[in-house]
Amino acid sequence: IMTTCSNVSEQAHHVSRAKRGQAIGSIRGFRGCTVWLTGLSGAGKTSIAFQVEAILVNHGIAAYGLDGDNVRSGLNCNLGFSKEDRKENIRRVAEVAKLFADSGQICLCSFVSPFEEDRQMARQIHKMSDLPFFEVFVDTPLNVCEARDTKGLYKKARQGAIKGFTGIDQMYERPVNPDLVVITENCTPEESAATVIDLLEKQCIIP
Ligand code: PPS
Ligand code: MG
Repeated sequence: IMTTCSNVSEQAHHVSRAKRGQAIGSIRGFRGCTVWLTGLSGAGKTSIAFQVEAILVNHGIAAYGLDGDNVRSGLNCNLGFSKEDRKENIRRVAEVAKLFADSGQICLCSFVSPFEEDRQMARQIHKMSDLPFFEVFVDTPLNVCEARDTKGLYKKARQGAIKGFTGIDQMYERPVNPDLVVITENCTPEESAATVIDLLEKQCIIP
């Protein structure tokens, strides 16, 4: 899947990050980074990411949410849920997130991203471009996600109608060293989102 490109060379922009920060949002300054939410299906990744996106945009800070369900209906509609396809999904998304972050936006990525090496790849892609990357583990236990079963996917997976479902018949590797762990049991998406906003403040991404 990962091919190296030949006969291509990097072309330098004429616009600095400082300058991009000046041109974007009503709170000036370069704030480009990626917040990567990982966790089981139904853990609350999308709810939290979109809540954070709304809070930031409402404060005049440019942010955009990239979500697994959405990206898989467009850019990545040719990918399934094998280990290889998930890796390619994460690689493409990480590359897109890098571009959003480089443009000065806070990119909120909500993907199951069950494999440690794929999440490491996403981090590495940002590191190579000197962009901050924060891994947020949305740590909702399987039994809670399955009890919620908001999309009815766990039921289908238990019946064998979906193969390779994360947590049922495919692995979820818990993050080894996440930048933040979010507990969603007995918390509203608003409360969980607030802990991500706290992280961005502590990391001096936002004032
Ligand atoms: S991954 O692992 O990061 O490539 O997955 P992602 O792009 O986030 O897509 C997850 C969403 O796809 C739906 N879905 C599945 N999830 C996990 N495993 C299997 N087999 C599967 N099949 C479909 C589901 O709606 C996921 O969204 P969330 O929000 O996580 O429930
Ligand atoms: Mg989701």
